Amino acid sequence: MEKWWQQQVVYQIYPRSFQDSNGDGMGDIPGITSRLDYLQALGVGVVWLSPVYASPGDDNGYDISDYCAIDPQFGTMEDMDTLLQEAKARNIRIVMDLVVNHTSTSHEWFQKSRRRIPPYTDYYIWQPGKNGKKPNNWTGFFGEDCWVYDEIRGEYYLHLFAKSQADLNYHDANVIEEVKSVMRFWLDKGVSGFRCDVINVLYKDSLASSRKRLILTGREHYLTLPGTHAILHELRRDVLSGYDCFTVGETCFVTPKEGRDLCEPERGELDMIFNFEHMETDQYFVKWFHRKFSPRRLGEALARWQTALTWSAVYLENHDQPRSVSRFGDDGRFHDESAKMLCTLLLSLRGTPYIYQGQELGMTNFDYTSMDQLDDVESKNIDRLLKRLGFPAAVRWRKMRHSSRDNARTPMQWTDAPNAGFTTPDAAPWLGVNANHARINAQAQMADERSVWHYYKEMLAFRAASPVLRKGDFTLLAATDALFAFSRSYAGERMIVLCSFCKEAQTVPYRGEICIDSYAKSTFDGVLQPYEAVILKEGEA
Ligand code: TEU
Repeated sequence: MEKWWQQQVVYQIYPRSFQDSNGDGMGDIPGITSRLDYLQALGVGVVWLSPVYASPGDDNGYDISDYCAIDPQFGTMEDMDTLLQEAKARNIRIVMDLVVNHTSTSHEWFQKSRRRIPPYTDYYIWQPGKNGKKPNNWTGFFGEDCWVYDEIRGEYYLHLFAKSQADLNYHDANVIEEVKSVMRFWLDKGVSGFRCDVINVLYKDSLASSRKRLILTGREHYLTLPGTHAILHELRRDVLSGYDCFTVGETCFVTPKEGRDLCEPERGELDMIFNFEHMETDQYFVKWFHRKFSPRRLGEALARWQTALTWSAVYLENHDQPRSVSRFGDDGRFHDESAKMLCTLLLSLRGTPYIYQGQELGMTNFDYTSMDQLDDVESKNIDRLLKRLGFPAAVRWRKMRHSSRDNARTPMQWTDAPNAGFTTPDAAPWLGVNANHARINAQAQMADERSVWHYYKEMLAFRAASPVLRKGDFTLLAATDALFAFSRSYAGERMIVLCSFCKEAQTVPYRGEICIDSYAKSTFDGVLQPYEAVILKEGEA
């Protein structure tokens, strides 16, 4: 039986960059509510909201100080209730971000824990130093070591992410009970599930120093361990199984086997995961060491995961990744063509597709010219680290342009007005609007039937009506640097999807009746135009 979350397409909203309703330059919840009709017109059935909880905002809301409160900059709990109600009226479900590897150090739990006030004493991972030094040699995700000495407690706390994101201690049985009550709070309010932030690093089995690595020294002590599987299982058993909801885990550094252990249905843990392998095909080790994009490597990675899991989340963008049209397509001459091709690719894969806000317009990477236009804590940390290591400013900046998370975080481009309709024309948006909003904006695209937006809408409707695309098996046909081709089959029906990654026309050995063609052609003669995407019904030459 197909579940509703296997039928729908999810749209990710990064609230601070989506729509400002009060002219303070920061997106907010009433702004989201005001755009529900837009989402309904596009055809999405689920919205994943990046965090809107109370937070100092050091990591843009991924540093939470109260899981059951809305941050005033985003609105009030009443605004949230209105959003849920209005979304429901449009058959749109809302999924929240569950960030429970860490809390902000401003969270009351941390404030009490650092003062050893029960029951919070061991809610975090506290350690005395070792001979006046840090407790171990681990390094974190944001390019710094993972320990901060807290004067009040007289001990160090562990943080795998930013300094103000202290890791919770799942060896204290109270912690998981707190998480359960947070989940119940939101599910009872009517949310339909959770995107679970870095969920495969929750459980740390030891705090021993370990072999020095280029990235994430210490990771064997927390990546996808049995203790984490046990937590996921318990959350499912005690909370999730009582609701009509789903979970998608953000799981970094997992193999297909580990992926299966996290989300195969009979394991009773997550419903699907975001893997990162296809996002790592244009880098060496870490994204800061860019490697020329190879469509072949992308295609092979996608194909590997398509067949590895019974069900998966599929995505090309999110708030941590550069824009796909700039990264995998051509955001200049073939902007529209490649944005549409990536749309076909995403929406023809097996699994639940996720569209990141603005992807449906082919929004591009930022157009900034200097480091002071960036906001992201990770980018700033890495820039500092690279500077310390002696990288010249021009090299560091090139890295930022390629890989900074702010590429995805520029405000949504609604119109060609100053500030792109994201906020009032005279307001100062929290992060600069891309000047290409004059050309790339929702209003213009909705008025143009040949636009990227219309193509997304058409593909969403096509997928919704196609059991083959929703339920069919995946078979790889070709993954080269010019072409990614695969077929989907279901109940005796077969479709062939062809995606060109090439700036020239190419001849391919496939024929058939056209279902969708990004160039709006009616017959397919075996020649794919630059970045063209075609879906054919049955037939190989
Ligand atoms: O991301 C976790 C994560 O793995 C990314 O930070 C990743 O390492 C990096 O972005 C890729 O370069 C999640 C959230 O999506 C991210 O926004 C948060 O900053 C992070 O967790 C901490 O909560």
